[in-house]
Amino acid sequence: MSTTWHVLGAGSLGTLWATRLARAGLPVRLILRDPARLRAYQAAGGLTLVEQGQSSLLEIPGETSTSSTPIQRLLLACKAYDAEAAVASIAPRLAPGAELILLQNGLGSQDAVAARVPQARCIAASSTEGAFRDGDWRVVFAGHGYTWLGDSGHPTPPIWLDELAASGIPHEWSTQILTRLWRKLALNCAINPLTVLHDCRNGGLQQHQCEVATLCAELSELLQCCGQPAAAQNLQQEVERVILATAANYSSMHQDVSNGRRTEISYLLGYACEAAARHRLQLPHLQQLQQRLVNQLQQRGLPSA
Ligand code: NAD
Ligand code: KPL
Repeated sequence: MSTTWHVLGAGSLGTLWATRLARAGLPVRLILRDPARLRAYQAAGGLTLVEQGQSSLLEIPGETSTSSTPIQRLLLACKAYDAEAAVASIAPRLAPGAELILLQNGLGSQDAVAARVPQARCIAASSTEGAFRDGDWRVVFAGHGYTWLGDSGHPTPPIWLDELAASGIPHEWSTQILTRLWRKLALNCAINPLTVLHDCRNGGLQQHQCEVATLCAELSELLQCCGQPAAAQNLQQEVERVILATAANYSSMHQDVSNGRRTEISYLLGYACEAAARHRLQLPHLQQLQQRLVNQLQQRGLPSA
């Protein structure tokens, strides 16, 4: 009998993973915020995955964090700012040797979660897949991509990677997951805040090449200083490549801001600026960028941390 995949968070990525695992015949249980959300979910009859215009409904059982069954394997699919509290809510249910897969973008939440549950193995993930919700309990698979998984403390891959393969979840085990997370953080810091400040699609940053280049130089300096030279390699070229490849898209941060949602700023630019301060590194443009973004968020009445 396969180990149950508990999935905490029925948002975009949580639904994308839960539905593909369930479609492959694997046991999945969805952990919802509270009894009211659980009742609403049960009334909907399951999660719907929309892929290439085709909808499929997966009747995945739901529960709340207070359910009594032990958790052996947990996919944590909430936003970075919710991760620590979410894990605290299920911590008493973790079985000995439990494994957590952390899908959060940026850096900082992974350490906070690991400190909350020192008895569990925490595996970090960095994903380029894209999904969005087009209704409650429905997700549209918008961008095919890849997920890198890794555990900086233990290089041994977990036994369940073949279940991801069987579920059609493109992935790779990475012994350098921190480098991947830093690289993605640097990309997001170079692109996302500027798209908010200039109120443009990613492609609009082609009009701000100097600003992007200056940020990439400071981010590269930071990565070197933080012991991540591989993440700094050709950063500017990759940022320019991503700007071109995603020219028609709005960045995730732009989408959050324009929809009045909280951003993950503290785990991206905030984390970068704190790391620079710890290393007594002067990165004036990055710091100015953070201040401008904080001002913009405050003007819109959104949390700036
Ligand atoms: P989302 O907001 O769509 O979903 C998060 C879900 O978690 C929400 O439904 C929320 O209610 C739920 N949640 C929060 N706290 C909870 C708790 N204590 N108990 C139960 N449920 C709880 O977020 P998302 O877009 O799926 O993003 C998740 C993470 O993945 C983020 O860090 C994001 O940056 C990253 N990511 C997302 C995408 C994407 O395409 N959506 C791509 C790559 C990375
Ligand atoms: O990951 C992204 C995002 O929008 O969050 C990209 C497309 C790389 C832009 O930074």
